[in-house]
Amino acid sequence: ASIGVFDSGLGGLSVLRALRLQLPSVGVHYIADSAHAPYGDKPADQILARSMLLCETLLEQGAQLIVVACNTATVHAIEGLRQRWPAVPFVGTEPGIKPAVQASKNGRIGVLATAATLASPRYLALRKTHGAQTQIVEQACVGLADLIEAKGVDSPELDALIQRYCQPLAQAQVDTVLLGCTHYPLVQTLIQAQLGPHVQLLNVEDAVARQAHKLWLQWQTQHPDWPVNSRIQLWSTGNTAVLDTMAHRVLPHLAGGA
Ligand code: DGN
Repeated sequence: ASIGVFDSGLGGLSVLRALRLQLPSVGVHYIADSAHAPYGDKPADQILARSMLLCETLLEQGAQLIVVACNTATVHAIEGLRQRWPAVPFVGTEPGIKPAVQASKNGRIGVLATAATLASPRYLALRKTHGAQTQIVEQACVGLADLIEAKGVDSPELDALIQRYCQPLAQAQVDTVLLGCTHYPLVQTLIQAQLGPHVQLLNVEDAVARQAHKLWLQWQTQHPDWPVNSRIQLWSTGNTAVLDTMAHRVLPHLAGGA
């Protein structure tokens, strides 16, 4: 048995890092759907179809719990996945509007996410429920996840794009910024440098990992005799070398390879 994790590409490695800290001895199968990235500008039905296929593979490989390590896939596909596999626990990655609203002192928060996330009914509902009293400045970071996929986490283009997307948030004087895409924690220091040290950045990986931990313990209580492997296995539908390089950067102590 293992935990299955997928993302449109490399971003889910930030979730894998948090998961590893919480559950160091549980094996993880990770799929980066890099051949079909980015999800951020795809229609909802295509995101659901890709997510279904990836989950089928993860389940065939023995995953007993699946972490959707992508905000875009979570907001568009997690309900469909739960309907298709009602017995499988799924953990989603959702922009944490509620904690961001609670963390803000001046009532102004920024959200960086893909266009598909910001346009999804699920995100709009979260904003309505938790953000009605707060000024929320949203910035769709078109091309940012793709650039990280293509050029890694240090390129001059990356600095320019991050500067462009941070500017409206700085102008609006937000004091809290939500990283609503799992690719963005990979460039968190660059975002922080643009916004300045007085702005707090929030991401949701730790909460996702805590939830996965809780559901995993429940599963184990129900299946005490199942063998659990501890390997990390990384697969990519695209360029495996890119995934391997980023994985060693994000998780230097990583066991196993791509
Ligand atoms: N990493 C994904 C997310 O959290 O939304 C999507 C990135 C993308 O495909 N553009």
